[in-house]
Parts: sequence; structure tokens; C-alpha cells
Amino acid sequence: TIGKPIKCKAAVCWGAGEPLKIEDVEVAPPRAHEVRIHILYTGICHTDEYTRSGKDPEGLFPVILGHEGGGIVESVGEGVTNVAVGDHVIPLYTAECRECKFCKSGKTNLCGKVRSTQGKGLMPDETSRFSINGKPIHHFMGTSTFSQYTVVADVSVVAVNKQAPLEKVCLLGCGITTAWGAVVKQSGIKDSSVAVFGCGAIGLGVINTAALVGATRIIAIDTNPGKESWAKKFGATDFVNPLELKGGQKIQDYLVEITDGGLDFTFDCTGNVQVMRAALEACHKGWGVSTVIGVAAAGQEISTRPFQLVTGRTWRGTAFGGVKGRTEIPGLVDDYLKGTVKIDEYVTHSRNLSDINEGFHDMQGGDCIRCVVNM
Ligand code: NAD
Ligand code: AHE
Ligand code: ZN
Repeated sequence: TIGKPIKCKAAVCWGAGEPLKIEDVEVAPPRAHEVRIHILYTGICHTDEYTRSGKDPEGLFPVILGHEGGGIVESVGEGVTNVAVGDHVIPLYTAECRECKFCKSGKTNLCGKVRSTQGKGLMPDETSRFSINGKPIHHFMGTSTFSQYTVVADVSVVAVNKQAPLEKVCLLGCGITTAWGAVVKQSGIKDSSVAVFGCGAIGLGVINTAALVGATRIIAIDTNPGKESWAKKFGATDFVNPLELKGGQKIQDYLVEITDGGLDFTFDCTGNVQVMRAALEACHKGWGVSTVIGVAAAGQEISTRPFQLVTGRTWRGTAFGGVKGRTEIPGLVDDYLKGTVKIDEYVTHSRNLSDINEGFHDMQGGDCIRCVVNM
């Protein structure tokens, strides 16, 4: 049977730097190996704002942004076996096909199956399922969760326990999972010292997971003094505001001083390349490992003295925390239901789709960890 197009509301960004506009969009039925999802809730991540602002070199317009969603499968195309109509699902911006060189390597969560068309804002057959008066609108990150209905590749979606509230577990679509994976997939964090630069949802998730795996000292760093209480609530043992250091001391020098030579592990959760450098240089000589999670604007580059690496520090990065979504997210949902993974604590704001631009303003306000949009 051939499905019908659905007319629904979606937040469309028509051009770089423009606010989102609620539009009536037509969502074509899923083709072979595609899934159409009724999105009920979506978080707003800093990466959505990054692409909206025009700083993303991969940004394309007009586009339906959003990559932290939760919904219910409305229909499936030919050949779809991993999800069924009625399943509660989370769309995955990092696909998992289990067949490509990347998936089979056992070395990475990055999947090669749909990444190139995803980067072009298209489905794997190089066309879009979204249109307004016949004019195609780009997909985003293979997910486009700022639409009441979206179409994703079957490799880009996972079914989860129906007992879990979608208004909460939608956040596993990006922020919380990224932070969790960035910590649990690195060995040696137990009994070690950790510094986390940036206490948004990502930084708080890293702090919380580091505490969970048994890091002994967790130093949170943020230029917003209001983040101190948040960081401590999530498990930080110390908080430093780099703007308050005496004599304009550099944050990395201060951290090396107070930790007897530097941290075992550091994380950039800001996307600022100066901060990435500070995070690397705050690492202990001989073994410190710094992980870049933040996403930097087009044209930005990182630098440090190569001597920092020659003397045993490691600079690395992670996408989606190294998590394989289809394999690992169902377990994270169960951990949430058991109470071992926090989600509710991150939700500070909620908005209706019609007020999604307010949600973007919330995010910039400094007192927002995550805003969840009711679609
Ligand atoms: P956020 O804006 O909520 O949090 C960033 C925090 O950094 C804020 O608390 C801010 O006050 C702080 N900050 C800003 N400048 C600072 C500085 N110079 N020193 C210390 N702290 C500073 O953002 P978020 O949603 O938590 O996302 C954080 C970053 O992670 C973004 O760049 C986002 O795009 C990226 N991200 C990456 C992945 C990935 O897979 N690699 C996944 C999700 C998000
Ligand atoms: N398009 C940007 C890069 C954006 C980026 O790094 N995205 C992260 C996820 S951020 C989620 O909030 C990611 O997964 N990257 C790996 C990938 O394959 O995109 C640019 O600079 O071009
Ligand atoms: Zn994100």
C-alpha cells in the first residue's frame, strides 16, 4: 500500500540568522527503508542554534532543524524491519547500519551509510520528503524533529520502551547520551581527576557521569556564576569561574597549580576554540587526555604548542559520545526508568511549537539547561 502525504505544522528556518517560522508543510510518505514518525516532543540543542545562526559550514536553507526528538511511528516504507507502526522511537542523527566499514570496524559509532546525503539535507535517494506549495525544504541531521511529522532512514531510528515518557527520553537523542558516552567509553576515569569546561546540558551530563563512574575530583568551569549550583548538584567537587582569576591568570595555569600538575581527563563542552586549548593544556603531563565535544563555528581552528602533545597529552573528540544509537539507546532508556540515568533534572523550560523561538531565547538566557518543545 502506498501512503499519503500528511499536512502538518513545522518550524522552518528560511535563511541563516532568521527566526523560525511555523508553516504548513507537506510530508511525503516514507519510501523504501524509510520511516515516517509523528514527533511529539523535541529538545532544542545548542547545535540547532549553531546551524540556525549560519555558523555551520554544512548549513542549508530553507530547513527544518531539530535532532533531539521523540515520537511514534506513523508508517513505514518497504523493507523496514527494525521498527513498526506504533513503536515509540528516537530519531538518530548518528545512524547505525551495522553493515558499513565504520559500523563493522568496532572502532567507532560513526556510520557511513547515510552521512553524505544527510549532510546535503536530503534522504538517501537524494530527494526531500518535506515541501511547501511544491517547493522542497531541506532535512537536517537526518532527523528534522521540529516538524509534527518527519521521515528518517530506517538506520536512523530506534524503538524504545513505551513506559518511558517521550517528553523526557527525547533528550537521549543528543545531549544526555553524548555526555554519558563521552565518559563511559573512556577507560580510567574511575579514581581520576576531571575538569569540565562549560556547564550546559552537555557539561552537566559529563559531570554527572564522571561522578557515577567514580571520578574523585570533578572541577567544573564556567563563565556564568549561576552554573556553580548546577554543577555541584550534578556532582562537581569544585567550581571555577575563569573570569574571576587573580591577576588575569590563565585558567589552564590555575588548574595545573591546584591539581599538582594537571588533570587526568578534561572535556570541552563549550565549542570555543580558546577553551579547547585551555582544556588540553590543563591536562597532566605524560597521560592527560582532553576530549573535544563542543562544536566550533566555520573557519575556527584549534592550536597549541606541539610540545604539549610530545610530552604525553592526548587531544581527541567525540560525536554523540561514541554511542551506537540502535544498540545502546534502549538500555539508556531502561537505565532512566531504573533511576540510574538522570533526565528530568535537565528540563528547565517547556514550550509549545508555536513558541519555539522563545525556546531558542530561553537557551541563550543562562538559566536554561534544556527546553523541551511540545509539538
Ligand atoms: P550550552 O550553551 O547550554 O552550554 C555551554 C556552557 O558553556 C554555558 O553554560 C556557558 O556559560 C559556558 N561557557 C561559554 N563560554 C565559556 C568559557 N569561555 N569558559 C567556560 N565556560 C563557558 O550548550 P550545550 O547544549 O551544553 O552544548 C555544548 C556544546 O556541545 C555546543 O557547542 C554543542 O554544539 C556541542 N554538542 C556536541 C555534541 C557532539 O556530539 N560532539 C553533541 C551535543 C552538543
Ligand atoms: N556540521 C558541522 C559539524 C557539526 C557536528 O560536529 N555535529 C556533531 C553532533 S552535534 C550534536 O549536537 C556530530 O555528530 N558530528 C559528526 C558528524 O558526522 O556530523 C561542521 O562543522 O561541518
Ligand atoms: Zn545536539
